[in-house]
Amino acid sequence: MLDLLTWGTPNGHKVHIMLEECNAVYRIHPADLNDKPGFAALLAPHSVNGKIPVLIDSDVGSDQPLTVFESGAILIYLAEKYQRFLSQQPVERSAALQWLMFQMSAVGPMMGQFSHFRGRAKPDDAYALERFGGEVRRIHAVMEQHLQNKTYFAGGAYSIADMAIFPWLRLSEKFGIPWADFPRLHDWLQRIQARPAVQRALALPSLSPTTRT
Ligand SMILES: N[C@@H](CCC(=O)N[C@@H](CS)C(=O)NCC(=O)O)C(=O)O
Repeated sequence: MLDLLTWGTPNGHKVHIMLEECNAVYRIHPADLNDKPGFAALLAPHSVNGKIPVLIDSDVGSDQPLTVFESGAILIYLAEKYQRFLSQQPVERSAALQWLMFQMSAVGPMMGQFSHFRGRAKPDDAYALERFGGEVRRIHAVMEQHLQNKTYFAGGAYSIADMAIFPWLRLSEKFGIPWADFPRLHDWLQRIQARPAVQRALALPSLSPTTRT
């Protein structure tokens, strides 16, 4: 059985998408970010980092379940477990991992920091807003250029890189990114959004304890 400690945030949604794409059997354990003590108590036994998502796989042929934190590591773990969405071909595999790392090191952190400083809206945050706002726009331009002659981030096939990037980019407009400036990225976004598994994942978690079978 797979157990997922999660919430309806971009980092949570990446894993929900992968689980739905793999038709996995899993249980969701909602970790309510608004309930700090409850959140900490749920996470503490499973992750020293104390953040969602955390995946616990009790189906590993051992007494001890295997626990994985960091959404990128969870996506790779699931890709290897189900042998899906991460090519065995060196070129496509490397491309998928590069764009997954780009998401983990740039898209998520920069959009996250920009959102944090925008939310504070203190006058002395001007430098941070300029810095992170500029980076958010720059990384959108990098992705737009990459998709010039590609359907998906790793090339011709949908992969865990698309699943990692999508939940952040569905928020781009809220970050002041005009889709008119990034038409290929917008087409890609709509392609991913149309996938039935993605639709199911975005409706998750119901944020009450659920078992998916
Ligand atoms: N790099 C981590 C980031 C995880 C993360 O920041 N999770 C947030 C929600 S999206 C969280 O748990 N925040 C709770 C907190 O910081 O207290 C990953 O991708 O898994």
